[in-house]
Amino acid sequence: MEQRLNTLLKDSFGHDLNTASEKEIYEALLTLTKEEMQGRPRIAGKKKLYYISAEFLIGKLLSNNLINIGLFDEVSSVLKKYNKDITEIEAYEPEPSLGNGGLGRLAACFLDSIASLDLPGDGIGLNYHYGLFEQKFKNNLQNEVKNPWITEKSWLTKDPEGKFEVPFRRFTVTSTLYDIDVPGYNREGVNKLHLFDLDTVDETLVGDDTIDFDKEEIEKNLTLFLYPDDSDDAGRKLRIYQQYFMVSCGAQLILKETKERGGDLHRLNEYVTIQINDTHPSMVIPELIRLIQIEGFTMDEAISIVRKTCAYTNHTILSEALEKWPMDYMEAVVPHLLPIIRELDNRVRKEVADPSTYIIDDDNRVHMAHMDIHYGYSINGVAALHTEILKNSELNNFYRLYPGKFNNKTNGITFRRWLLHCNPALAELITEKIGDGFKTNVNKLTKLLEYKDDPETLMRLGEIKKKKKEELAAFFKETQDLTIDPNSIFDVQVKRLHEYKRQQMNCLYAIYKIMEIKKGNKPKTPLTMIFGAKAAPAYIIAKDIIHLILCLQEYTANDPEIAPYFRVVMAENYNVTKAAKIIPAAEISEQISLASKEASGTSNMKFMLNGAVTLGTEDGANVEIKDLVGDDNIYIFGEKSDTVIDLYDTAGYCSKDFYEKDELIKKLVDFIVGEEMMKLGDKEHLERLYKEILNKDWFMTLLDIKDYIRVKEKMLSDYEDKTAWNKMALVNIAKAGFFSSDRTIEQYNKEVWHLK
Ligand code: 26Q
Repeated sequence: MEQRLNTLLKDSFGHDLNTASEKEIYEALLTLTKEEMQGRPRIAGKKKLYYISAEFLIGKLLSNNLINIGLFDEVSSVLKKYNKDITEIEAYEPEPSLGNGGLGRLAACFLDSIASLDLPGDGIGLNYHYGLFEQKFKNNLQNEVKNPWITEKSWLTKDPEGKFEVPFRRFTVTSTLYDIDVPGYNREGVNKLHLFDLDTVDETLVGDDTIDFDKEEIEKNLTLFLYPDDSDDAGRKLRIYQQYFMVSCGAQLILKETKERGGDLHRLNEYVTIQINDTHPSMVIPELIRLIQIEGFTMDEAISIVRKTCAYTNHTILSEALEKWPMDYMEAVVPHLLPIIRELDNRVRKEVADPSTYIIDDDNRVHMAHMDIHYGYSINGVAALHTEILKNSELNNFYRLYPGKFNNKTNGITFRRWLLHCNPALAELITEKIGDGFKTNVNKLTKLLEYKDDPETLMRLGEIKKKKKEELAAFFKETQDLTIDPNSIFDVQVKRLHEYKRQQMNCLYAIYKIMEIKKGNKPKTPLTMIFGAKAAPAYIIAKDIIHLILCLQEYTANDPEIAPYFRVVMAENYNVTKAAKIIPAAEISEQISLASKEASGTSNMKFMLNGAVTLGTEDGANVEIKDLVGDDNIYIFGEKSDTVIDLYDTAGYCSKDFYEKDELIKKLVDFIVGEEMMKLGDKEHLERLYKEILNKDWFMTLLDIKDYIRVKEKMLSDYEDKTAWNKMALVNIAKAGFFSSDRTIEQYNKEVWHLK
């Protein structure tokens, strides 16, 4: 190893491990790891999975690839000999920003698990050059700039075979394919992530430090950004271009590979299964039907083949996120798909009496999810509660048609990244206590329960947490010049900014805390509230909430009565890399979405695995966390999903009533436009947010705020008994095994995919 590294450094830079810079060492390790993976066999089997997704939030890969191929320890110790640290070396790797949040990160965890279970399964997605924007704070506001993550040397490998033609109405484009190897943990074989790129993409369309570009120049811009702003028509059309480009390339690749493997297209479903990640890749259904017809099949045959091949995962019940594309948009972009979509719709109309399930609605819009459900063989939700809501309310009309197609696959996370990599000291303590069997069989984590009353183990858990808190405090200081006290309680909410996730409710708690301290009720242990969140560039209220958080950050830092007891901080540009630093340092995991709205959540699982205690509503996978750890090891508050759904059905919630009838609520909301905030912030943003909460509050913040405050206060006072707290942490870690994405993938395989 040492010699190989020295040779690589010599050949590329004329250096060795003594003289090379950290960046040069990074590049040498990248080359070494890539070579090692390229020498490995592809995972094979008769039937192969293709996981198609518009997002793969893979994060930095060096450490994780080294862990999976079994070279991490060796590399670390060689580096140590030269006084180098692998984490500092990895800092030179740019993070690919190929996803927004949960759905994209889930796809990345799944790829890791699929390979680790030795199953043949590749990802198919797009190679966005600037991905999701990089978030920069200025004047307490979010600014967006492009994130050029592709450097000359990277994990991407060009595949000369990946040239496909994709026809659009006005022109035809060609693709270039880049692959990233996906090694399994302790396995010989590798799968691939296929990222299609536009042959004619032109980076010069985007200036420095901006995300603006000419949206009409499709032949140059198609793979520049992930989900560009869809607040205007041009943005929405570009999204259809992206989606069709992805699925057309994907479908062509699938058919080509199947034929090369000797597969018979008549029985495509015996060779291939396609998992459609949300509705973004749904056009793969009509596209496959089109391509199979070109191969000489009839429409009937093509439909019947595709129907047995595609499966769909739903990630949301929010109607604004369920894609419905106007027919005239599709006509303008992909007219050749319309006869097929019309045919699919006509067949539904002949067979089904219920118009609410039609693919094309009365307003001439194509409901992508409807197409997936009628023409896919499986539909799944991503947590038990979410699947029940799909079956019993949101998609009940479909459930009654096809009860057998519906199934649940509760999400999971890869423990390689979210424990072994991000919290090695914790992994080591677990190994010391129960052996390292948990690394390949996560269910063994329950053995830790034997130590739940062991003072030494509990103390060590506390020490590991403390160390992570100190590291995070140093990181905030270094990167954002923010001071936080490692002896304070770390209370964390990190996730995309969305009103249903209710960061604004957490802000109201912060305001409560400020008012209490001003009244003289100082907390026994100081509290640090840590936020991290990007808002979609066109999502006005979400950006207003960020503004409020940043104003609270400034206020709590500068008020001498508050700062020693309470701070609000917000991590800039929250991403996978930051998650791996923040989550292991967290003590309170905020999972406070309005019940019924968060399909699953996956950070809740990452926090639990790292020994944070959940403060949450009975929503998404929180429900399953609660069932596993028991009521004594979680803090639950708020109205339940049945009540919330009922309130929506009856239009029974009025935020102003709560505001007017409760003096405390009124004071908290008024603070948003009070003199303290107005002094620091922008009137327009703060007033808009204030009015939104007062007059709309679509996600019912004021319904739950009092119970939230009550339970959070109880949680903070329970923290004072450190032994009891660490015991809760231990129970959470011990019970986290269920949330391994290996379990999720085993279930997909057994119940949906049926790969070897
Ligand atoms: C759709 C149409 C137009 C514009 C944008 C979109 C769009 C883009 C991204 C819709 C949805 C997304 C991303 C959704 C997402 O991340 N969902 C999360 O998926 C996780 C994995 O299943 C769950 O844990 C989360 O609960 C869910 O919110």
